[in-house]
Amino acid sequence: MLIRHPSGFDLKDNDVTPQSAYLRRREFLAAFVAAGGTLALPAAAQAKRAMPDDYALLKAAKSGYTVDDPMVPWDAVTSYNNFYEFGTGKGDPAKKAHKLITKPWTVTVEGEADKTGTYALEDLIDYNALEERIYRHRCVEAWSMVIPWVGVPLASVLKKFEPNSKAKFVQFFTKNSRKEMPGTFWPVLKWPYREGLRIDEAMNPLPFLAVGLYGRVLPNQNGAPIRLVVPWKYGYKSIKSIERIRFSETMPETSWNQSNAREYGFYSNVNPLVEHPRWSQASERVIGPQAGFSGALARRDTQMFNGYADAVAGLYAGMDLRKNH
Ligand SMILES: Nc1nc2c(c(=O)[nH]1)N[C@H]1C(S)=C(S)[C@@H](COP(=O)(O)O)O[C@H]1N2
Ligand SMILES: [Mo]
Repeated sequence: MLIRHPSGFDLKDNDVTPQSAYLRRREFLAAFVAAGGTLALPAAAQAKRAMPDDYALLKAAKSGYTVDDPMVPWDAVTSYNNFYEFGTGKGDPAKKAHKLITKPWTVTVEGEADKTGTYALEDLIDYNALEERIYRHRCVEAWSMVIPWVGVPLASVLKKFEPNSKAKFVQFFTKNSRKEMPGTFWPVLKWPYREGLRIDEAMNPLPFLAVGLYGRVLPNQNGAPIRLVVPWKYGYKSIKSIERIRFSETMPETSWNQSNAREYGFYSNVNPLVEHPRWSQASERVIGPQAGFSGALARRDTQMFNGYADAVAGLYAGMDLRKNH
């Protein structure tokens, strides 16, 4: 985010998976799963599917979490990314993230909790209890996308570790591998990438651990095999490819705050009233099918807490949100 994004990006409109095709597929899948089917699709259904076949299908229940706007097309959400471990360009992650080894994957849990240790991903995530949540993602660079994630609530996983009464914060770390992540050769950020939440923020029902996107296993550039999604905060809080979780009594370090504390505070709640020195936060470019990709993008006014105020404003009662930005 220290580097400006190029103006627009050059996907052609016909590269885009129409949302209607995804919706039809979703209805089909929901009916199929409800009928007790396994996810080996009959050939006829496969032929009709508009989504790419490269990523395994996941079984996920619909949830009430949705957004009243069109979803970003698959092609955009998987090719216009921020994942600085693979370079600072928006197209770098899609080109380079295949180098990331995501199997086997473990998550190490440390600090103020009773059940610390190293866990296999399959022991942390119940793949039979996945749900889909459609969240608006708001990047501090003043663009947004509506994204259908598949995963589980963060709180449901954190509770398994039995955090103790000293656990006031929780910190997350991305995998750190020079060999797999060519962008970490440069000290653009403090590696491993790290992020944090206050424990009550983390235990709120909204934060989500995603293992999938559009009903399929997460592509590496989107943070495979497991990434955080915190919809009322700027995108950089939604840390990808998580390998370590640490409960602490004091406020933990975050990579962006360490790189530029004036621009990136610990809380990083989406707030149209608090200006960023380089991007006005009052409005945002919407990356979605309604605008196409080659031409001008739609704009919308940015909402307080990215539209999630009803669910989270209470977490900050009495706090000066300008000071605690
Ligand atoms: N490890 C890691 N996580 C990260 C980032 C990163 O550079 N490294 N970028 C963040 C930013 S700025 C954004 S906007 C989102 C982008 O997620 P997406 O590419 O899946 O849309 O990932 C966030 N998580
Ligand atoms: Mo971002």
